[in-house]
Amino acid sequence: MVKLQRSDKNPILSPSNLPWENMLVFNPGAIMIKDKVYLIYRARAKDSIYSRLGLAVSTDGINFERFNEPMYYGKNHVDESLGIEDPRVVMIDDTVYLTYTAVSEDLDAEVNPNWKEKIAKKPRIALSTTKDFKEFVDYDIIIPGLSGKNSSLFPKIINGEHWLLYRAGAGKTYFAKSSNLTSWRNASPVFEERPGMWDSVRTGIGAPPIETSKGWLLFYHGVDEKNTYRLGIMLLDLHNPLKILYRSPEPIFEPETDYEKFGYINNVVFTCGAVEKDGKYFVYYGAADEVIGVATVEKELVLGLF
Ligand code: BMA
Repeated sequence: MVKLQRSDKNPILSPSNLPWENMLVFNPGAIMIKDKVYLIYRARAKDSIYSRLGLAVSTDGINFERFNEPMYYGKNHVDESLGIEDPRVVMIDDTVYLTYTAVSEDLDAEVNPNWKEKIAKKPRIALSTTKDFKEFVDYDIIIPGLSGKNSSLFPKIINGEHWLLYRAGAGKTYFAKSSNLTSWRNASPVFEERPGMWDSVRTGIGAPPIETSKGWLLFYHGVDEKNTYRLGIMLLDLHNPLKILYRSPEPIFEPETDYEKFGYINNVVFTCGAVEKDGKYFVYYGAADEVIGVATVEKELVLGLF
């Protein structure tokens, strides 16, 4: 069985004393630029339900330098009135494309008293681009009318079009194409939960698709009846990503350590980003929605599965 190996330096990022990230840091997107790993992570202040995005940079993929201010606050915008969450980043040419969940209050939904946050949230899929992590071009909500999350572009333009994966509601993950990043065509379902298995209740992408000789590699998450979040692998056909060539029968990573089992939300490992470095995949993940860890696996071991 292929399994991810957690770093013994974990958690590699925890909440700091900075007021905007003094409660939770988790679910980072990740990208390699000129031998450095950039993490764009979700951060929350104490007693606030708004998430903002922070930036951290590393040369070894383990020790990260952070900044005093959030990288991106999102906009003072009705669709982001409750913050921005779960960033996924890809780089095409010199531009970083950041898809994230824009969150506003869902006034039509009922508040479940068992929810940790006593507010109904409406998630939507939003996009911004940047070349320097300072100035952003905002595309806002890219699929109007859709309540959804867990989205990422593919890391290249294919036949003049961007490719996108996203989850609609709490259900299926879809694939769609666009030449302008705002109108998406041929939306088609790719995957969903598998009753009776480790990903029986909910699924969604984790890291953006990684191009390999065998297909598009996806680290994805699955949730079971006990609300345990685990990670698995999927391989999508390079030319037709609706075709699933492989899907993990067993998880490749699951909550085992205290910082994964106990936190803001217990029993969660949740990735939004992975990079290829030194012949390995470095998978960055939020642990118990509170801290950030990294776990690695040899690339050849993964590709040997297919
Ligand atoms: C999902 C997302 C993630 C979160 C996870 C576990 O629905 O909202 O941001 O890490 O739940 O709580």
